[in-house]
Amino acid sequence: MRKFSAALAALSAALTLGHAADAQAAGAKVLKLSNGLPETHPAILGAKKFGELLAQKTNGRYEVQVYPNATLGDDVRATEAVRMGTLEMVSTSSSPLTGLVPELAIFDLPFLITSEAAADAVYDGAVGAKLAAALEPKGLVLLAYYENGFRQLTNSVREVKSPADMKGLKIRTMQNPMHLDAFKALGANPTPMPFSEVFTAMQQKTIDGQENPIPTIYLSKYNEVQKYVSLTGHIYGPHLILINKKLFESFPEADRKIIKETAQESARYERQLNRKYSADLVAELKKSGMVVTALSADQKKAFQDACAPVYATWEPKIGKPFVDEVKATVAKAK
Ligand code: TK8
Repeated sequence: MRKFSAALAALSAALTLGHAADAQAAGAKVLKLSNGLPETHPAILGAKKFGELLAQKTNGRYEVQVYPNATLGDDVRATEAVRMGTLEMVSTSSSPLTGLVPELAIFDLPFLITSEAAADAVYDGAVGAKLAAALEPKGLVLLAYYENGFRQLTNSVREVKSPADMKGLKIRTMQNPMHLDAFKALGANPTPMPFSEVFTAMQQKTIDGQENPIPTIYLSKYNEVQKYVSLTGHIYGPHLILINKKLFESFPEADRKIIKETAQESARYERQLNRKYSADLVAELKKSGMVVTALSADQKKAFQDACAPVYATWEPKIGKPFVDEVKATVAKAK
């Protein structure tokens, strides 16, 4: 009996050792990545694509685990966790991070980025590189810009065709002071709130509406709690794919190159998919019973004019030369 249990102990020790050796041979470094959006959203599908490609290219030495629905925290908290090193990666909107890097607020200036081509030129050119450099001293390495897209206004009260129609509407905004200013300038009553609380707040009518790109509106089923969507396109936002800097720099240089290239490859996939969804899902929202209001150029201009005070306040805060550089990039890309 004694012999048997000794043999068993030896066997189990060998097995345990075997497991450890396997894991080591696989060398899988786990990169957990958090985002607030649902599983079906291009942001999540893109992150999963990043994981698949990275596993292929590194023979499984890196494993990306994607956590949708803000299960590891909303943008602010998850980004804080990545900075502290308790989470490896986050895919976050830039807007809640302007306290950290004020220049990121170029993505919050209303009607600044006017087309997908302009967005690509901003993300992938000198402007995008400067923002990435500004994130590094904060302990964050930007691997790629995913697209969140043109933000559109939804609400449950009335059709919005002009700033006057927004009067008194309680609108959730991202946690960003410029958004508060912009929605106040438009006559609304803005309330900042993390993304994961928005659906319930609309369902319980503590807010009348919110603004997000079409894929998010549809895939988060906002049509179940919102009646009207106006295609204001007031902001064109990114999702930043960020990794803890210390961790990233602990990887061999060859791996860092692969990780960055793979993230950018997945960004091209994500942007393409998101653009297709943005175009196609408008019809689905209509089918689901939402009133979709397209705005004429003149109607859009009324929103733009109402936001003029926001520029007066925020351009100097961000730095006029940098804002001008973005404007020039956009003008060239059109
Ligand atoms: C998801 C958010 C979301 C953003 C928002 O984590 O908060 O409204 O548009 O996409 O980043």
